[in-house]
Amino acid sequence: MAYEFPVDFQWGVATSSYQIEGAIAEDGRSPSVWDTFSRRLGRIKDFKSGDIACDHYHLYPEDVKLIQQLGVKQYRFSTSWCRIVPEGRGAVNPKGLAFYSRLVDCLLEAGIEPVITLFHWDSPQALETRYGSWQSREMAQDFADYAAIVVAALGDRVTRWITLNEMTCFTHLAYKVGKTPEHAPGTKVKTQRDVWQTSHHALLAHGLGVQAIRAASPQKCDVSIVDNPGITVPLTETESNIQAAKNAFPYHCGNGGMIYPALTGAYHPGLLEELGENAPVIQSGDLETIFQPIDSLGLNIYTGTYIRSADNAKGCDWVPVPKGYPKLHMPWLQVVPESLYWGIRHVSETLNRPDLPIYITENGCAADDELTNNGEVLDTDRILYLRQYLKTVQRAAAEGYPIKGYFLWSLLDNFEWSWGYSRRFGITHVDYKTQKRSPKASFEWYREVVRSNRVM
Ligand code: IFM
Repeated sequence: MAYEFPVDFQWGVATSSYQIEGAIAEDGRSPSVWDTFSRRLGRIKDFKSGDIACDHYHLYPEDVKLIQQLGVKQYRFSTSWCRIVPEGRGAVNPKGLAFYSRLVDCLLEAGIEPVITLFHWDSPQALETRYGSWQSREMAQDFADYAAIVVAALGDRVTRWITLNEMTCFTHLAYKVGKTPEHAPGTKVKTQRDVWQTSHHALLAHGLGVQAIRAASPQKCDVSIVDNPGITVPLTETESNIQAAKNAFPYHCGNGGMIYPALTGAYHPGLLEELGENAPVIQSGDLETIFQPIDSLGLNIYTGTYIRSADNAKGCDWVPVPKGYPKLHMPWLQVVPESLYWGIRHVSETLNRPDLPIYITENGCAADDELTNNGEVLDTDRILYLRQYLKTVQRAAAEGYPIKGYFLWSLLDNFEWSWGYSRRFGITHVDYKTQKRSPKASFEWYREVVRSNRVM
């Protein structure tokens, strides 16, 4: 059976600055919190860092050729705050902006539309030193000022802007109570309220960022946020289990305090009640600032959690993951293809935002790739994963949900944060010694999907 996508469906690939660029001390870039974090003993597997990564800073023309070869027409990448505003606020580094300007021109010449994420976790260390990064409200305004600088410089050629990538990952994974955080800056804080305050500041940064982008853009543009809500999937698609998955959604992975304020203008009341004294301090006017009109929403989805109906206060039960459940090459990467479909549907129905165009801004998997003797990677496991997941995106489109495009994570194997280089998410293999790029079997498979606009 052929699963056909709408004729105007957008196919893309995604990356982020710290994960691929390298060149950490070149052309006036200052350290980011990830440079510092990766030098702290034992934080990153095998003591690795993004110092060189895929050396994309120098090899970007080759990488743009790869994207062209893949046939996608959209490329999502992020700009690095500390390359552009090295101290986090104040003086602009023209050489930092010039790099992204060259990249944008190179993409446009190749017929590829740039989709820019303004923040994918690599905030300036200078702001960590000054006020503890996301612990401070000041971070929100500094982010907005930086966003305005990028948009003013590139907005003549770029019209698609994303404020933040995955708020949970640079707040709740980066600030913890009583244990060591796995993400930078890696700060132990005193209370859960302190943790929630960091994500509240991120939400403010998004709101102020949207305003700054619109004010700085010389042309009409599409402004968006990328979130990675935990996806609740009905165990079976009966009416009662579907309702249970909707009931569970705001309580799952803190969704009610992340995607809810951004898309509905309020924290979910049930989650707030559950948080009690751990809820963040919300100043008057904050929710209005956060709840800016946006033009589309980006969802990063890799997995999901099964839910069934139950006779309890929330009307739902979280189904435990069986020991032998199929996983890809990450402890959290259970294969739940319907998570993409339900992620899209939750936005329309559970969050009541059927008006919002949606892009899957990341989906993909780490596989335990091996190079054959003749230099191939025959990653049929990744193809299996992608095929099953994409079928459910097609289902969402066929049922009329406003899903507009899909960005595969990732173009290249890259620095997978605390996992270093031990996990490969790319559809292109990178030999980190020689920087040789070798498209994997999944690259060829995805190219055919993009060419034919369908999954078989
Ligand atoms: O590599 C990350 C990316 O930076 C953010 N989303 C999830 C990916 C895989 O873990």
